[in-house]
Amino acid sequence: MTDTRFDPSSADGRWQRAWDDAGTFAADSNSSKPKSYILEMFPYPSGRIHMGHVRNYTMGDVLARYKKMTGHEVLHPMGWDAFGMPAENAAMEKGVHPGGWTHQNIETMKSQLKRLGFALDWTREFATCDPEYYGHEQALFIDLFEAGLVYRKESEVNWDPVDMTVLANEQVIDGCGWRSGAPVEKRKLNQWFLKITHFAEDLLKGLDTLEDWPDKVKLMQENWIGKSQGLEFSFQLSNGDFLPVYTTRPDTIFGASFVAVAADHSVAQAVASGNADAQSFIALCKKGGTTAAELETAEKLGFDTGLTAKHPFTGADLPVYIANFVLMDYGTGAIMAVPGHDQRDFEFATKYCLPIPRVVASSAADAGKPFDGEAEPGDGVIVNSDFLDGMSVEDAKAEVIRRAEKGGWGKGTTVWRLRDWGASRQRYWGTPIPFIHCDACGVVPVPKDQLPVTLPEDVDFSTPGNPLERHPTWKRVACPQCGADATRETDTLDTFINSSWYFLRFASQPANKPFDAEEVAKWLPVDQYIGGIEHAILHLLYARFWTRALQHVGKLDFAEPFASLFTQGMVTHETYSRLQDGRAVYFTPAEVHRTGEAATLKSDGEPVEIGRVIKMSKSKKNVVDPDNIIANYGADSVRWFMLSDSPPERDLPWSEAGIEGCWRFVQRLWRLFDAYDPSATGEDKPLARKAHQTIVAVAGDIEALSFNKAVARLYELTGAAEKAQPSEGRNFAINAILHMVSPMMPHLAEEAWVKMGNTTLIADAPWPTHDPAMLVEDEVTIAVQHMGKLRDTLTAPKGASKEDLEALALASEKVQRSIGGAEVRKIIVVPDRLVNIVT
Ligand code: OVH
Ligand code: ZN
Repeated sequence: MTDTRFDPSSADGRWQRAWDDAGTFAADSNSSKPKSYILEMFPYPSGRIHMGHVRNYTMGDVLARYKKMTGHEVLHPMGWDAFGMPAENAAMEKGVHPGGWTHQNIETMKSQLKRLGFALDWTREFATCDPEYYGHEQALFIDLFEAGLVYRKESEVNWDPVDMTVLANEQVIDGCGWRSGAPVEKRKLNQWFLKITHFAEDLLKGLDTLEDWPDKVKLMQENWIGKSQGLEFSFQLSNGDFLPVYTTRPDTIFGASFVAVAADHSVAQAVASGNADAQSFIALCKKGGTTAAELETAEKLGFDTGLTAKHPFTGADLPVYIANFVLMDYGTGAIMAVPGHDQRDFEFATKYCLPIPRVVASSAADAGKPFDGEAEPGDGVIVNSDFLDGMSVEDAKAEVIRRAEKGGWGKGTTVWRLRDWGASRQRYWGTPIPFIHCDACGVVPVPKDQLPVTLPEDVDFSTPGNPLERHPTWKRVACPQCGADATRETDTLDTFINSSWYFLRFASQPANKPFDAEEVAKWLPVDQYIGGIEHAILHLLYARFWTRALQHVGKLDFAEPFASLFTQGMVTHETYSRLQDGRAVYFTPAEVHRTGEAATLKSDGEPVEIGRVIKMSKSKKNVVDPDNIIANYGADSVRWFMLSDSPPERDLPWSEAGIEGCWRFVQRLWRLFDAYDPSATGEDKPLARKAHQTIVAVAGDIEALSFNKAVARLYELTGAAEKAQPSEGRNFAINAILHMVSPMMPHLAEEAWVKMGNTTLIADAPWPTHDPAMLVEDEVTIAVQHMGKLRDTLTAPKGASKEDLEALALASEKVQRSIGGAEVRKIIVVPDRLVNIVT
């Protein structure tokens, strides 16, 4: 009839322009339709789009288009998380300005997103490095300062000696900088803090209200916040001093067999004065690492001080050690050690032959059970513990705390693992902290009418450190209060602050304030937020904190920004490598020729080793560039691939065969749509029924974000439609398929839609309606037997009477031939299933 091939290279761009020209995806905040705010985590403009972005944004796009089809006013915005180290690194390495580099990347990545045909409201686009955006952020920061939620404090910070910057605790991974990988050092600096701990309880409680968040993410946040109930008490030492300790396991107090203090604890210092052995042991301790992982793995070492501590219940004298695994900045720097139920204590007790009593067991009968080479930190029933015997861990905790408080020697307390958020960075490419230091007035906020405090353009990246600090004039200003010479704060804000409120600015962007509360209330909370699991803790906790902080200062009246969260899996690919001079050299999939079980390098024809299927990454070179794929197969094939095969929360292995399959399916659909024949007559009830059922099922799948299931159903219905003869039923099925694939393959769908004679955009069309009556099966297949042998199968209305089924069976030619004129003596009928004729 018409073209036999769908040509994305001509169609894709045409439809992208058509949507742009029509403003199809601009969100109207005055609409009377129910709203739906679909948001994917906005990208760092780091260079080019990668497959992780394509997967993330395709999922959001299908949902946004689907919501539009189901009558929602959809807000689906996009912008740029534009501040941060990569731009500054580029400036240092390539001698370009971070701003120029960033804007160039934004331009590149925006055109890539456009080529994927995403249904985005580009009118709301912004970059966090726009002075307008960060100026409003500065105003919010001052608001939080005035409310006491921002403060300055001298504190020991993690110093990254390579990036020359302070790192948040979260950015230190196994003692090394998250970006540079260099071992982190300790330094004392004046830092800006956000009082996230003020909301610790509320952030924890709020998790219970987030029904549509993955349990995994909620658990990670819960652990990060780390609320624990414990006991604070003091041991009386043999020298008469009191030694305060804190324990989260007061229930195990009868299992304490020694006491340990940190190397820099005052007790250790006192012992060391005049004791050379103690001094050298302390020196040894200070050499070791202090991260949790290092403390876990390092050999546990101790020094017996000769002092003893009196057990508060038994009165026993417990030896006091200086130990390398006890730290001064956790709790009181001293612990009551319970080796049976704490692994570090267990290792220490084993090494120094100290008793390891059991005070928790799986049942009272196991009170004498020996340990199996390790501590048992888990739950159970209390044993060998006097008045606590038989209690649960929880009850025993409460009882010990009660007795300690009654006896006046201890106090129950709640401790949190969560620390305040150190948010200042000694970097250029970030939001300048809007404060001025005056000798007379102290730290003064920049008056709001002087915001934004913009970054200077003329900066020098040739030497490491903070260019704002070195700038000849930028920091010199008059004090806003007294007019004397003063200096600007030269620290900038952690980029996680930029991403802590961007979803509000997307919803409302007045010029004169960060957002309008009423406008924001129309769109927020975000109905579906989609992003990578790497943001499970920090970004998602910070955004929840900022929302609460803004509520606290009266700018908002809700606490949870994201009603439903989805964390997508990685895009993976096998690796190709060769061993050269003892080191693995990697090759990109494009450089490799892949056949059956083997792979060879295109350039020399020699084999390369095929490695595991792992997350795509530049360092392992197992990346495929979305641009090449779009150029070869068009946007719809790539989008379809992203949705197929793997459940969206799992990893998605990229394969050439897979994308080829998607391309073939695009073409199959094109031919099917081309076969749509409005003049066809006659019904095809089974196909029509399948189409109605698929409409309902696919809608459910998309709403549950089970895109792979929707894809599988669409393959199935397409297969059935391809086999069918022209009919009204087939037309119904074809039309339904076209509408259902339109959120996934929007270019193909638009192209086919006009080919069928329509003049509207299918992007504006509603989701197909189904007939509820067509969902139930109303016909059954009846097996007809003669003397127990199958002679025919017939279709009959479901629930047909015995008489009708008998008549139907006897009317069968095949059955009559089998009977051959013999006398029918009996007919056995199993309703809806079987008729057996006995002669
Ligand atoms: N701007 C922040 C951000 O993460 C978000 C803020 C809200 C804090 C992609 C890959 C990576 C991959 C595949 C091929 C080559 C290289 C997701 C890598 C992110 C996020 C957004 C934005 C990546 C998931 C991990 N991944 N899978 N495959 N910006 O630009 O990094 O988690 O949801 O899309 O990512 S971002
Ligand atoms: Zn002053």
